[in-house]
Amino acid sequence: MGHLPTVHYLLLSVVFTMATERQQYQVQHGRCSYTFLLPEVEHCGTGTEGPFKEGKLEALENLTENNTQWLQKLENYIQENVRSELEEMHQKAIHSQTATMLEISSSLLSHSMVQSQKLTDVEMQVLSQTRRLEEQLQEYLHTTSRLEKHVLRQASESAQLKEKNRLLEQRFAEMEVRHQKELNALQQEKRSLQDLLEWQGRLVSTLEEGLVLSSHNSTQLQRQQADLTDSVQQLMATVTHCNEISRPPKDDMTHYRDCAEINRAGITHSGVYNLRLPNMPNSIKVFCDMTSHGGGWTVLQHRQNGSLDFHRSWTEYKQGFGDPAGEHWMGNDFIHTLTKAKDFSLLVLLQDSEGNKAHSHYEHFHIEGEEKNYSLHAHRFSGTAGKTSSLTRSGTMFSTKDHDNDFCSCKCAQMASGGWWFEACGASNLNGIYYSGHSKVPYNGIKWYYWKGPNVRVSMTTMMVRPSDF
Ligand SMILES: [Ca+2]
Repeated sequence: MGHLPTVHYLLLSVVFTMATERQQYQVQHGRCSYTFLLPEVEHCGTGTEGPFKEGKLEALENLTENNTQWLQKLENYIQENVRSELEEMHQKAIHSQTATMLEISSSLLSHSMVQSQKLTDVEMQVLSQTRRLEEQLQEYLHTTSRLEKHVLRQASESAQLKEKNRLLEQRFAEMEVRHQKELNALQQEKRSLQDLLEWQGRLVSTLEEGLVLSSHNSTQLQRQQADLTDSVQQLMATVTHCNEISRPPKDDMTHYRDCAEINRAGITHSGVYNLRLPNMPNSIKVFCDMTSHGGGWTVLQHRQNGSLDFHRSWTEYKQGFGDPAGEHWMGNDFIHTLTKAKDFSLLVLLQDSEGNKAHSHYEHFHIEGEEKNYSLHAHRFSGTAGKTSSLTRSGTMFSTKDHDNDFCSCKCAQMASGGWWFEACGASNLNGIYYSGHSKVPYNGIKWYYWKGPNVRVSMTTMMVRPSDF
């Protein structure tokens, strides 16, 4: 449609040329020029106007019509040519645009491939990263599982430790209670010791005063005491001699190992007999009590009148002293050898100054050898001399004035006198000083505390043993 103004312009040019150049017409279109030749018209004179004019007019009309036809043909031609050119231009434009589009498409395609490659790379990286993350996740899960098990085990161990701790605390509390009781007992013993020390202080003062008063007649008393001792020894010798005369021949007796065997042999009267113990070279004289508590008792210790001094050395207590027929100590070596041979029971007989009697019995009794300081072992207590045993606990060692084996920072054997199984210093001492008369018994007197307390005056003591199965 943009070509129509150009066609009109061409028509006007054709008309103008026709007026001036009657014989030929030339049309220029781009690089092409078109020439049209027209038929010539005969001369028409002006003096013959009438019919001549009419003919001329017709000729003009025909000519005009002819020209119009030519113009129409020309227009058609032009339109055809222009159309083909337009179509050609259109095709060219289409081709050009298509090429451009193809080029753009190619460029886009290559760009797309590059982008696709990049996307593929990124995808690979993402996949690789994802795999790594999954592996890490698996490791984390595995580690978490291990940690959970570890935590459970720790919790179980913690519970066990708590239980142990609770038991330990319970034991600790029990120990604390026990220690508190022991502490209270020790404090009580400490108080009684303090009382004792005060009492001893007073006693020392009294003794010092008494010493001055008694110094005048002491010589006379000593002389009388020596006379009495001689008389007693003579009497004892006479009694022993009588016993030996009334006894069967010596050779028949020496094979007995204790008084129970003599009793089983049918000899039922009490007296001094010979025993021969294993591993002891010589026979030894002992007193056999065949009447008390079923008889068959071998006497280890006896006090009856205070005629014998019991405040003696370690060696004397080891070997024994006194006369078996009277006051005596059989000796720690003898007691050990006798009581280690078989199971023995111990019987302690007591009598106070008013004639009251009592006894304490231990089903099992023995003492260890000198290497263990003749430690005491006495169990299963019974009897009438107190509801509690006055003997110290088992394992207590023997002490004398020259051998301090007690559990006291003091020396019990020196304070309480005699040789005994002193603890600190304990509730008994049958080897203390024998007091007579009616005055109060001092701390160093004969003592069996749980019979009648500290003040009872003991006038007779006997310690004797017999096989438990007698
Ligand atoms: Ca001591």
